[in-house]
Amino acid sequence: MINTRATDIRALLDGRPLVVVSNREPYEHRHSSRGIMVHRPASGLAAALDPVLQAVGGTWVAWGSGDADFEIADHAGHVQVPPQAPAYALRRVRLPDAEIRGYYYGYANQALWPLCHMATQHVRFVPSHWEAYVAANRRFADATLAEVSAGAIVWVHDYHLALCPRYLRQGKPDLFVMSFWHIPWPEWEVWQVCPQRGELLDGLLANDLVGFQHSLDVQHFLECAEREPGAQVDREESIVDYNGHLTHVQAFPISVDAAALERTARSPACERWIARLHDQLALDGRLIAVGVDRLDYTKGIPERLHALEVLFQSAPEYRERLVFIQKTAPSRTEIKSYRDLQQRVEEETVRINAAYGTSRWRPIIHLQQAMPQEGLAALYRMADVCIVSSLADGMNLVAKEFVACQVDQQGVLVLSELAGAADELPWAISINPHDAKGFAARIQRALELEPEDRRDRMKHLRTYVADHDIFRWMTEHLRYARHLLASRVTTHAVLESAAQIRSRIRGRPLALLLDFDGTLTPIVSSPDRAILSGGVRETLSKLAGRPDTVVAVISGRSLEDIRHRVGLPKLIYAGNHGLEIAWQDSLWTLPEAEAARGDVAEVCRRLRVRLRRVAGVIVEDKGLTASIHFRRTPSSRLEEVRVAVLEEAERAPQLVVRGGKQAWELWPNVAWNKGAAAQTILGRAFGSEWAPRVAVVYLGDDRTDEDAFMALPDPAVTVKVGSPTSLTAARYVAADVDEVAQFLELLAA
Ligand code: GDG
Repeated sequence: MINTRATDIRALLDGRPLVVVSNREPYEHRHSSRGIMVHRPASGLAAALDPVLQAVGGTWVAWGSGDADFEIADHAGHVQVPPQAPAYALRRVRLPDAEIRGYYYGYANQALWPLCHMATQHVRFVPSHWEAYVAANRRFADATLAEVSAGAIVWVHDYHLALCPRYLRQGKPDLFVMSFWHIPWPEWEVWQVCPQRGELLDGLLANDLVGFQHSLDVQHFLECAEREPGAQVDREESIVDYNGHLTHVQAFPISVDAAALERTARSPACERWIARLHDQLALDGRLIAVGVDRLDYTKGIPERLHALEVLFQSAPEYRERLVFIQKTAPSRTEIKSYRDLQQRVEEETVRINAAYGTSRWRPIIHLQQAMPQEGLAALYRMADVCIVSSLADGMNLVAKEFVACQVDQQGVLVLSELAGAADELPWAISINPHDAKGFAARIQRALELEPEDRRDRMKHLRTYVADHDIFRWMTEHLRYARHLLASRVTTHAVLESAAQIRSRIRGRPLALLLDFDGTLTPIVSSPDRAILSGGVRETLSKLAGRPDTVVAVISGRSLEDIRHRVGLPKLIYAGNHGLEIAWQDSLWTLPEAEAARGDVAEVCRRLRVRLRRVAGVIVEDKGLTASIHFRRTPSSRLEEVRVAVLEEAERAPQLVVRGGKQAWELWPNVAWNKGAAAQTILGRAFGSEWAPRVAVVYLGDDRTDEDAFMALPDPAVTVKVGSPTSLTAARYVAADVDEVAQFLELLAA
């Protein structure tokens, strides 16, 4: 059968090799009494991605976790998978035991996993765990760099590998890298707890694209990025500009291979499993509820057992009528909290069975043995009710697998409102796992739904999941990646092109236009700390001293501030993004901005009063504009700040509100930007016919500098300070402030 979705994906890749990087491998080789056997780990990620790689081919880089993995692989760790019908290459990464303990069982699963699931009682930050996490991320990156060929799309998965994108970018600066974060991203108040949050965000912000399961995760991530020095967030566009490199942040809710699951559910092997389970578990026509989980404290298994107990108490008619089958896959058993959970689930099962069971009826059946896909599909198909009760969950694939396997359309999904899947599956019966009574009542409701209602709900669910399957997820991801790749402009390294630039500008008057923060001085945590180095000041002074050269600094700071900070009398200064410009002998202000000055002062005054009790708000009146900084404001108060700014600005019709660097900006309502300011300076310095005569060089790092890059016609030399892969209208890039300094020296020489 031709899989049209797979054909679409291949077309989107357009010949680009796809390299997936994840901690967990899709196929593990293990020693057993019957020799080396292939095993498929119980992992949502592996379950989701394997069908895609099978359909489109490529390479998957992952930890070789099986004890026979390297006996099967070639000397470089390669093995073709799936073993029975090879479709893509698996490149196994060998991790030393100590590193596995520190990286996987340590930092990834005792720091990041609980932190992101807001299970702070389980969070442990251990310095050696972090060291191992760094080392393992490097190892994955090195292995990946050895696999990538020209034009590759590298797709890094999940919280185990947050640093990997940075190492990849360092190894191959123009690689296209994207990450998908399978678990939730927490609010700033929780994220703030993490001592390594700066390094982790630095890693993730080396990506071109970061994907999350849910729009709420995107919001939380942007909010956390906003607090990082060097990061500027455009919430409307969902882009983070981190020291000049742009990372797009989007939600792509993951799914399952619905068609393949349906085929499995209809297969004779599945029918045999159904018969066998009925027989072995003595189900005798009873109602069946099912739970399928990796044994993890985020999945709410004890809460589920408790709700069932409440049900057996409040609705005794379900005793002897309802059997609950809990299928679990042991997980992360090296970690104490996981062993404790396993013990708790076993003890609770025994206790409930002893308290309510009879000679003919065992209320809870806990299955722990490994089961193939057909067995799981049998459970899903047999279930009258499937219960997913996560306390927090990125998505939860079990909910979607159940739906895809419900070919008889008789089962009902009971789904936690705290799972990512909840928004997409409103035809489920929704529960809060912390409310045992309500949870029990909802299970009862699910059991008592009229057949027509059940079928109707399941039909809607099945239509949705069939339509929003794993191939659609993949297609949407790749479509986005392709759009980003297409808009990448070819830029040239400014230092490498210096000789060519010099010959281009030679013999003509020179206009050198410069942004300040991030261009002439490094980005610092507080704007007051930005100091111009003596070397750069000297170079600027030398350039400005030439008879045929004009040097201007165009900044978002107030005119007074920028003039004072640079402190060179021969320069032209533009403050407030060019709304005010100071020449040596005169001062110019955009008239509409001047007219709004009183309003800015008045709104600032009112906001200071209104927000005086909100911690961390700084109202900075810059005369023609104002910034209301919220970098240090708790996120629970941000909405209040936003509403106050919008309401107060509304009372002053001459003003508009814009998003800035961790700040709201109040602006006069005029179409003005750094591009217009640059043209005004050039016109005044060289006359209106400046364009063909004057060599223009503009350097900037910020999104506001893009307006100038676009406004300055060819052959102006426009230089973006930041990553060579950022989307920019500039023709050249300088990596950082040091490169800017070197370039200026070359111009001055
Ligand atoms: C992470 C995120 C997100 C479970 N028990 C058995 C078994 N499983 C399989 C299921 C399913 C997978 O494991 C579990 O997927 P989930 O999505 O529920 O959860 P996580 O492993 O926590 O996955 C999650 C996912 O990534 C994908 O992005 O949805 O939110 O936490 O496929 O069928 N498989 C077998 N035996 C079991 O006992 N064979």
